[in-house]
Order: sequence, then structure tokens, then C-alpha cells
Amino acid sequence: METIKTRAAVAWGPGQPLNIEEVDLMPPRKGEVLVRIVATGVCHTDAFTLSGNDPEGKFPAILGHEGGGIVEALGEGVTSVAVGDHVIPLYTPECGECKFCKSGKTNLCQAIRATQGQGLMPDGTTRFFKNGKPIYHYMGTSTFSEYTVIPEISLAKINKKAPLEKVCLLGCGVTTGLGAVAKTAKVKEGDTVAVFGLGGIGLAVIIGAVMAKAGRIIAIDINSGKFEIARQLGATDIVNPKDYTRPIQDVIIEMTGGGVDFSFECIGNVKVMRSALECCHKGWGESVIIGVAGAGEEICTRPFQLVTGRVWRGSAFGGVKGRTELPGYVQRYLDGEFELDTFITHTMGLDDINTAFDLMHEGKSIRTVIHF
Ligand code: NAD
Ligand code: AHE
Ligand code: ZN
Ligand code: ZN
Repeated sequence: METIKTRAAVAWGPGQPLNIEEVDLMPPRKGEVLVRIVATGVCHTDAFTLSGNDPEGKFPAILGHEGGGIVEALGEGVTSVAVGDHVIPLYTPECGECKFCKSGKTNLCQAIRATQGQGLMPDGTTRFFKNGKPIYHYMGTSTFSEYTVIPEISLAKINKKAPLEKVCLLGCGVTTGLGAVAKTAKVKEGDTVAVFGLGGIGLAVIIGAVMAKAGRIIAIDINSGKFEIARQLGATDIVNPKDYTRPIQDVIIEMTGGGVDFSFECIGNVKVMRSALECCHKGWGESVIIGVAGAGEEICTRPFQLVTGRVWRGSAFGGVKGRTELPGYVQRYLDGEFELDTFITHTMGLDDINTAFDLMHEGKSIRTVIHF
């Protein structure tokens, strides 16, 4: 196979708009797969990296990690997917062989984490080039390109009946929220839940909490434009911190007669992470950090908060193992267990992708899906 041309949105530097252009894409090497991306969501993490606040951010790069696509060609030795298969790229791969995969305790496969974090394929090189100069990969996926090369262990093969322009959202946001509730927190019937931040992640947490039959779901955001959807999805209480002068954790503790069983931080704000921990019930409340905070940011609380039984934990991709478990989430969507349409507030072509970032920053979108 020859090097091909692909249309991509290139991030040339932090804080700069993406540039839509043709770049060169080398064929897949051993253990790699060429995928045609049919659609991709735009997640806040893409904006976070583009902003320059991601310690792992490298430029120039092709961002995007919430995609759905079709296998176009196989590199040497690839056996687990075939040309024509429908796939969701995984920023959390699943090799099945590393200490992490074998532990049964985590989804954080580390087989290719080091090179992935450097914007490189597992062999330490890139497949994208412009005028002979390398362009970095992103999160092992680079879905803001019509064609991309992805390691075999970073592909989940899914049911072909699933519409890729919808289930692409299971490549990050929706799975992250659903999994954080079911797999990380293990919310049980009757539990009280607080959700901080009502973007794609927070709304998926609400859906997950409804599926877990949580008794009370408190939705918190500073953008009141998010409340209607949160209610539609099943939030029982709405809180806007701007309506209060006292700390929001105090408000929630009072509302709930002592605090929540579980809270989820879905923003990436370290001050809110503290509130999310401290609104948890003394003795047992657990707070799950999902939001990604910028370089140099640190969380803090009084250790007494933990001494007195609150638990702080984190969740990446909802604790979901991509190759073995994600196809099941796609099937559950097809079976009607949850819907995705509410998330998709905007659709557009790749040429307009900078508008998707603008809409996110203006708080006007939940998810924009880019159709190629
Ligand atoms: P988003 O921008 O769509 O939503 C964020 C929401 O937080 C918005 O509704 C915004 O109004 C609200 N918000 C901002 N500041 C707030 C404050 N001080 N108090 C209350 N609400 C506030 O983002 P998203 O795509 O839903 O992503 C949310 C976060 O989750 C990001 O940090 C993203 O990087 C991270 N993320 C993590 C994972 C993971 O696996 N851990 C996966 C996906 C996304
Ligand atoms: N590069 C950042 C960390 C970014 C981060 O935490 N990413 C999440 C997924 S966000 C998806 O929208 C994740 O899965 N983290 C686990 C991992 O191995 O990256 C930094 O701070 O360096
Ligand atoms: Zn994401
Ligand atoms: Zn592994």
C-alpha cells in the first residue's frame, strides 16, 4: 500500500484554530490498522489539549478521540479486525497481556501508553506528515482526519447495525459517564448522587444514575441553559452555585440532610473537585473525579474529610475495557437501554470544526458531531 492523502484538521500550535488541509498518511505497519473515520464527536479534552494546558500536548498534532469508523486496510499480522469492520477507536487500549490488563482491577492498559502520550505510534514514529515533516498523533486515535492509522489493540469492533454518527459518542463522553456510575462508583438503588458539570460527561452520569435507580440526582452547573436537558434526562434537583453566597457543598449537605452517597466532578476545576468531595456524606460518601485539570493544578482538602470516611477516587473512560466491554455498550444502545440523540446538539462537516469548539466554549452545545 502507498502513502495516501487525507483531509484533516491540524492543530499547528496551542490556542490556534485548527487548519483544514490535506496531509500525507503512511500505510499501517505491523499491528496497525487504517481506519476511515465516518464521524467524530468533539470532547472538552480536545479543547483542553488545544488550549496548551495539557502537559502531554504536542504540536503539530491531529486531535480527536471520539470517533466511529470503518476498517480500510490492515498492517502485517493484524487478525482481530477485517476490512469493512465497523470500529470505535480507543484511547484506552486493551492488549489483554500487560500487568494492568491481567490484573482484573483496571481498564488502564499500559502496553503503548508511553508512546501514545508522546503523540507517536508504538514503534516511536508518526504516520501523518506534511511536506515531509511529522505531525503528531493524539491519544492514539486522531479522529479529526478522514483517514487515520490506529494500533489494532486500540480498536473495538462493533455491531454494523449501529449508526457510527451516533455511537461515536461511546468512544469517550457517554461511556465515560455511564461507566463512572456503574463501574467506578457502583451506584446502587436509592443512592443520592450529585453531578457537577452538565456537559456530555455530566449528562451521561445522570443517565447512568437513572439506570442505577438512584433515589435523588442533584445536577449542578453555573450555566442555567443546561438545566432543562438535565431534568429531561432524570435529574431530580437543580443547583446553580451562582444563586448562593455560601460554599455549594454546604448547600448540598443541607439539602440532603448530611451529604450525598456519590458525587461526580465532570468539569476539570480543582476548586469544584474540593466541593464535590466535601458534599459527600460523612462516613461513606465517595467522590469520583472525571474532569481533567491543567498542568500544575492540584487538588486539596483537609485530610479530616478523608479521616471521617469520605473517599476520593478517579475514573478514566468510565473504567470500561474497550475491546471486551465497549461492544456491549453499543449493543445496549441498539437495544434501547439509553439514547444518544439528546447529546447531539449540532452536526457539521470537518470544514466547520472550529465552530464546534466555539459552541463548546460558549456553553451552547452538548456534543457537536463532525460528519466526514
Ligand atoms: P463540557 O465543556 O461539555 O461541560 C462542562 C460543563 O461544566 C459545562 O456545562 C459548564 O457550564 C460546567 N461548568 C464549568 N465551570 C463550572 C463550575 N465552576 N461549576 C459548575 N459547572 C461548571 O465538557 P465535557 O466534554 O462534558 O467534559 C467534562 C470534563 O471531563 C472535561 O474536563 C474533560 O476533559 C473531562 N473528561 C474526562 C474523561 C475521563 O475519562 N476522565 C473523559 C471525557 C472527558
Ligand atoms: N494528558 C493529561 C491527562 C488527560 C487525561 O486524564 N485523559 C483521560 C481521558 S480524557 C478523555 O476525554 C484519561 O483516560 N487518562 C488516563 C490516561 O492514561 O491518560 C495530563 O494531565 O497529562
Ligand atoms: Zn473525551
Ligand atoms: Zn494491556
